Amino acid sequence: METTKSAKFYITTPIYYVNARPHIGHTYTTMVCDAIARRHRLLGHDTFFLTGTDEHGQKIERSAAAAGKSPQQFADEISGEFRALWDRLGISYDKFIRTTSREHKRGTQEMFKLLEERGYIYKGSYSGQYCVFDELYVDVNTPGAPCPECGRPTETVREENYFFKLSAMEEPLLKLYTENPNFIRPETRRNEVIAFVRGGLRDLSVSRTTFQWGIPVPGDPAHVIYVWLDALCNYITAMGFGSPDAKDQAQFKHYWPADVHMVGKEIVRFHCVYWPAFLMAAGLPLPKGIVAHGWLLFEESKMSKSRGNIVRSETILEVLGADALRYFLMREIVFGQDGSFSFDALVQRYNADLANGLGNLASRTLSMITRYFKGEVPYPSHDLSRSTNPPLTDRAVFEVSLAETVISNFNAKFDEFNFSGALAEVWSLIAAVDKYIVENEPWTLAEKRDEESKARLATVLYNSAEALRIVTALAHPVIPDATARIWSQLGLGEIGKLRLQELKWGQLAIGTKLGKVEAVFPRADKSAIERMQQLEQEGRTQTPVAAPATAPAQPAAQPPASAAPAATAPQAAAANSESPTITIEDFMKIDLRVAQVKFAERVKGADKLLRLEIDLGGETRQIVAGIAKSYTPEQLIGRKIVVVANLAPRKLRGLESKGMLLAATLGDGEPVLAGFLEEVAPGAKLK
Ligand code: ME8
Repeated sequence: METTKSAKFYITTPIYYVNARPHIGHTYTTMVCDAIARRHRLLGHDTFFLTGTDEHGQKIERSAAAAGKSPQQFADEISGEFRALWDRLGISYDKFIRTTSREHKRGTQEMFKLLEERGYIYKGSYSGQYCVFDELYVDVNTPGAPCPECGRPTETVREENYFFKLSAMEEPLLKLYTENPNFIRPETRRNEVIAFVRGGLRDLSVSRTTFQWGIPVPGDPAHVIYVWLDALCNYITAMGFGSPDAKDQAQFKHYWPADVHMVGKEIVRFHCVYWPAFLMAAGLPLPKGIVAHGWLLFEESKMSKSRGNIVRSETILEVLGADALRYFLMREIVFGQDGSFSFDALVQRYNADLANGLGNLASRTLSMITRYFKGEVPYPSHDLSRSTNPPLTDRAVFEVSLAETVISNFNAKFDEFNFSGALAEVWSLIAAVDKYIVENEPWTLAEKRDEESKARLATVLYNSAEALRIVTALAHPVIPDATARIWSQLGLGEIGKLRLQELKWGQLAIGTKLGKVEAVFPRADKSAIERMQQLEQEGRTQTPVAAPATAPAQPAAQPPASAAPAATAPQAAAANSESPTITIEDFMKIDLRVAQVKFAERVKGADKLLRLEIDLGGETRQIVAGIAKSYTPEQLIGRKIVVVANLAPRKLRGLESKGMLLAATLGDGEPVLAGFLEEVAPGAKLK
């Protein structure tokens, strides 16, 4: 990363919409940025880490209405949850920006005025399709046509709007991408953006009049500023752009441009096309780089509120702690690619790498020093080891060939955003030290009384402790809490004082007095998985479901079959008088049919799921439903049920579910299947 040379480093996460509660997808981006920010601080850089919430727009306005709250009250609550969660997870943000704050509103209006003054904004009329879920103008002509991004039906917008001359930015943008190969990373995203811009850019509508929840256009308050222009400005308004205060202006000048805007791959276009176009038009410096990561998948599809397949960070925090989640996300997911989350994989990684790996190395090394050398780092007698035919030459193993290679490889990989590779380097050193300890058997050396054995024991334990120090220093940005504890057990005080660029082999001072030795990662047993699954289930039933951004009739916004029992109760609560109305055409899109259960069985390893084979009137299908706690397979065979037959198929525990059964939900979350008193043939349509 070129930025490591500069004295300042400014990194941002996207600002998260407040229509949904935080889940581990949001946590992923935030934790990655946190680790990068922490590393830059340890490198002595003047670091600024920004995160926050995106609170305006039609989607939020509708969600608030569905929850029976004012948009501000609604935004305050969910924004507060994001912030509280980041605090619980130990996210070291320097500022949490809210787009409903006065400073942001003022700065965004200043940006709008600047664009207008520089001739990039004009008034025109817009007629076309809009996706409220993505807050995106969509290039399709048919009313109700699906959004190419998310598949939800678009809404027709006919308004007099302000337009931004995006078309004028085509050439400057292409020049920017060509001259700065690192402006968009990874390469695949860069290529997609270049192809998109080469395909031609049309002017962009940057105001709306049909709803109120936004920042008024300066001088024309019937219009609110387009939510993406509003949201993107957070990166500059948070630093003081648009403020009359000289201190704020100085801060903006100091930190802007950002070194890294970290985003999920679905919002690359907004950040790599619109944002630099706005900045160029305003005559402001451009960010140095936009880095896009892939999606966290759960049960094989993108974790998202509308799919109902989210995992909450609080669950993992409670059972395994924040470091376990941080380590898992950065080690297991290949950065830039999509990656799956599962509780099984989390616990496996936790046990293998943290409990048995780092945790074990720390406790065995530190306890042996405590026991054999009264808790003081012993003198490493390298030369003795040579003369006594040791199993391994200590100097060669650690000082040159391994520890220092690991340090330099780790640095290179981390700075290329290859976090998984960087951590694998560190864990290769842990594995080597483990092997070294086993082969040298310090416990046997300790039983011998001769001087030579004592000297070797000192060497082996010094080398182990020094390797532990290096591992701890490198891993600190990723697992800050446990490493801070190991650091102080090593007798080294406050880990924040470490300067990473000075880290090298041999700095552990002889005679350093160890602190109190305590285990940092207790082993997790199988009950940890069950506990997390149970907490998730409880969390799902408690989480109020915000209204879908679009009419709720389309399949993508429906809760999946497995979530049916959990999702129905809160949805029913939200669905009373505040539910948005839908047209008969919307309703007709749902293919509701009677089906007969031909076969039912429990899904192995999932105590809530049943696999059903159903007859839909000549067609046999498989669906997977989360009703195993209330119905046995035997109770279901032969029974008539109602299913949504045209729901997009999805996989649950590797099994394809083609449809969703309907059930009412009792107060305690128990599902009750919909059915008929009269005889109805399988396949009959409900309307
Ligand atoms: O898009 N996997 O907000 P948002 C990985 N407000 N990352 C995920 C994820 C998943 N399953 N789900 C969410 C918005 N994320 C706008 C941004 S910025 C000026 C405005 C993360 O609440 C990821 O970083 O939909 C993604 O880009 C972001 O949350 C989307 O958050």
